Amino acid sequence: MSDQQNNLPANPEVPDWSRRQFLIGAGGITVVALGALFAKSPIAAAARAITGTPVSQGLTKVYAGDFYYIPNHMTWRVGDNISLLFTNESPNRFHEMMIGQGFDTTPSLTGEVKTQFHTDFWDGVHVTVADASSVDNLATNLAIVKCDVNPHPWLITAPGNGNFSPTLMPGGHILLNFTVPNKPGVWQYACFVQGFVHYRAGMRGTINILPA
Ligand SMILES: [Cu+2]
Repeated sequence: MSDQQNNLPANPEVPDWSRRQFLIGAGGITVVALGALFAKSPIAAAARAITGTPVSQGLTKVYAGDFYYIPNHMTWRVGDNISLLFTNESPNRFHEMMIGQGFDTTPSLTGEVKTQFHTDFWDGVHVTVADASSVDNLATNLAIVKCDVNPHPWLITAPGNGNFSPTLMPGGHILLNFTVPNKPGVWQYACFVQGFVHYRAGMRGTINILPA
């Protein structure tokens, strides 16, 4: 008998090797396919939210889609320098990114509608706009903003225009450089475009800011 014959399974009707190969093969394909889908899905972000994320430093990318952020959970640390590259990947919708705590609301026929965050993360923070394309507007509110991109007709510097918030046209991006301020704790980010519809549809995430 050859080695091959010796290795034949006892029951040829249910060959162990093929079942095992099938499982491994199918598993591998599934992992690859899922990986491709998973990387862009809100589920992936949810999984990261559960398992935790590494501390973001330097270039930190946030993508907006219809209607989600990738990632939807981040960890920052007080005193770290961050270049936040916010990109709108939607082909046809505007999206923004506010960061804050608590909510301001306004009554509506269907109940209270969240309009923005009550506490604006960016208040008093020095921010440099280092790059921008297809920006609809950047309301600076109480942030101290230096804009290296010219011209910038989209910059709204007067307070009273709501939270600090870049709103991007489809395909737009903005690069914000800043040092994480001494505001440790859990913060939320969200898009309140179209009267809270985007927020409700899933455009929200959390940032856990660690102390220095
Ligand atoms: Cu949005």
